[in-house]
Amino acid sequence: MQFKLEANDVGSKARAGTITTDHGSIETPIFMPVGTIATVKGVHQRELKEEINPDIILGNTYHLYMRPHTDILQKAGGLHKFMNWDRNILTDSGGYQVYSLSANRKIKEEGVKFKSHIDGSYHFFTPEGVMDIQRQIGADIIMAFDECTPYPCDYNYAKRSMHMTHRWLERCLKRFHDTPPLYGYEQTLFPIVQGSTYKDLRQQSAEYIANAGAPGNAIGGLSVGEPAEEMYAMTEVVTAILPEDKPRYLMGVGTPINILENIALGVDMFDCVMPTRNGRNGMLFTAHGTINIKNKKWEDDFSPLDEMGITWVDTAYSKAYVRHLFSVNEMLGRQIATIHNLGFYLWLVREARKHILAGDFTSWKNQMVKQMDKRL
Ligand code: PRF
Repeated sequence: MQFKLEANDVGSKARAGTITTDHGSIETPIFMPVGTIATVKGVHQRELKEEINPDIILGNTYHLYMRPHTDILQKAGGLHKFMNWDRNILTDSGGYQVYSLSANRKIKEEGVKFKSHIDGSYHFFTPEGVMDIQRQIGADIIMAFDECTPYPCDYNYAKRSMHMTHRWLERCLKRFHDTPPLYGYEQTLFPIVQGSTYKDLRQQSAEYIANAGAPGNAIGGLSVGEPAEEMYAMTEVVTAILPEDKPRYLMGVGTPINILENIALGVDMFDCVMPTRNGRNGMLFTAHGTINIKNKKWEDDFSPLDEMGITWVDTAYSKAYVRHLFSVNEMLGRQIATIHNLGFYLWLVREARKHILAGDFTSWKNQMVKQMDKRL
């Protein structure tokens, strides 16, 4: 994997760059649509490619390990072939889903024992095991096994947990270097900074992760319930330490405003379930604020779903029509909302990139933040 830094914004720490892997190039800043379980829910791969057009999507080790399980993915020749997606994929390690989804989890130095959220069966994830699973899934970028601490988190717990995440990284790196990729293309391992909302721990963790010398680095443990200002403060501490010449990925963030503010702090990559999950609940993100399309006020509004939207659904369908689909619980409504929202998120990061390259990112960002902070 290579990363070429193309521009630094003058008024902020925003950057524009290009990541290149064996599955093509990724222009940054980038938003990665979440395709948890070998599908971006409700969206055909053809629509994803032709309408939304992301260079990379995300999958989840935890879900793919549960179903269809790694033996099937290996027989298929990896996740790209299985789901017919020939561009980049990043998989999260399960270091977050285990904590957020499964009941009865026990975290020990050796690894995490947890109960499946599907059938109640018991499983054990270790740093080594999670590397093996991600080799079998075959994503281009894979993530180290970490513990994402909750918010709020006691200082001593956060400190102990951060050190364990660092020790787990060493085990991930060893296993990663001891095992080859299975499908003939390169895979790259990103380590993850933790440290909860404590500045000194975030500094320590960022230094440790920077020292690992990986081709890219991630920031975890944020957007877990803390106020946005605290998230931004932690991002700022960490991006000041992580190397300039490597991409930085902020995991699980966030709202359109969160994304722009974190781009301004030097983050290059994002993923979040918001455009897909909230879309399925009728929440539409636009450049002028968020819309609850289920609201009665749209009942007879025959204007396009989003005049400025980049996907065909934005002008093909009216607000009244999509509102009707939601009110009768038709799946097409959820599909339209998902395509619209992903189109909007990808438009937003592409615009951000354009403005970084043009040198007027900060004024554009401030205007957009003001504009988007509304309920329509
Ligand atoms: N760790 C991992 N995945 C994640 C997170 C984390 O801390 C987060 C936190 N926002 C989202 N996804 N492995």
